[in-house]
Amino acid sequence: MTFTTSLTAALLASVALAGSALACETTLRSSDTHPDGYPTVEAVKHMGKLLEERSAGRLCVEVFHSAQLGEEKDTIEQTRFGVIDLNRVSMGPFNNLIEETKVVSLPYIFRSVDHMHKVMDGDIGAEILEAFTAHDLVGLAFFDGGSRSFYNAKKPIESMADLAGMNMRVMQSDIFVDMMGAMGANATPLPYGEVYSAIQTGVIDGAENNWPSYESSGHFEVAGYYTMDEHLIVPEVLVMSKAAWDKLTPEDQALVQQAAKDSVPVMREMWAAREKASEEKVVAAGATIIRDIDKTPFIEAMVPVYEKHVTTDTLKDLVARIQATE
Ligand code: GTR
Repeated sequence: MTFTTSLTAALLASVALAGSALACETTLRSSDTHPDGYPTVEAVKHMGKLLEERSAGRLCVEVFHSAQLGEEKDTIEQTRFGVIDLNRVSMGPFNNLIEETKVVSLPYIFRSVDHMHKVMDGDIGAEILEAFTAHDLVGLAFFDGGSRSFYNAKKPIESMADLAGMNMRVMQSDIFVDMMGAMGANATPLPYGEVYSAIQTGVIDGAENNWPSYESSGHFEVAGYYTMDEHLIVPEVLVMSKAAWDKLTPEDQALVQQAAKDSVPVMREMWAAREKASEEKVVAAGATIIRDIDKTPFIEAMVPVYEKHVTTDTLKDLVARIQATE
């Protein structure tokens, strides 16, 4: 392409963009803690593209990535109040608010990512999405969050005994605090955006997360020991503010719902690719990966966590049905 043709193409593209932006009657503002290019951010952008096409440019989505609208717990509140329209978050920060979300945040509840997909794509997933409605939110779709493992700045964790007394950051949910305690560590619940400096300054020794978060947050730079104990497979969720939802016609609500659903397979593909790329990046950067550990003691240590948190008939039933899902 010559300079002139590429300039013309660029101009045409910006005119087209401005045209479609002008046509948007409703722009849904969407929050995400992750940086641009991260699979969750790209999935919601993809959803927005589908929505814009299918509504002939009337409905648009603007994604505010990199926690521009705040940390997850705060943005959840703002979404409930209708200040933010859409929010892509982990299920973890919902645990203290929406009982049903607890079951997917239990350590080792899912045997594999495939098992998680089967559960979330079926009736149980639909019931959990439905539970958001009582809390001023509309649950639209589940996204992948891989499996989460421990990492720290101090030493390779080869067994549960190595966790004893360590200060580990967890997401803001009582289940994760109790999980860390049952494994012998001290839990520090912190917003995601504070973890890097907390490790750097020694306030905490480490944290836990999936490959893409460990990599994109730069946590691998300050906590180079990653132990693949895979204690959590917590799905992520795209929710909409009930206030924003109620402003849409039933036809437009259906368009939003369908666009969200259609972004899921695209997200899963992007996720699988990013998991691999992130793992390769941290390994190349010199992180020490502890791969073959015996998970049995970790799993056994979780019995009191289940006993404490799975208390109601609804939760007991959900857990039994998840475990029975082949
Ligand atoms: C990530 C997840 C975020 C956030 C973060 C955390 O894996 O995608 O939504 O929950 O973990 O640990 O706070």
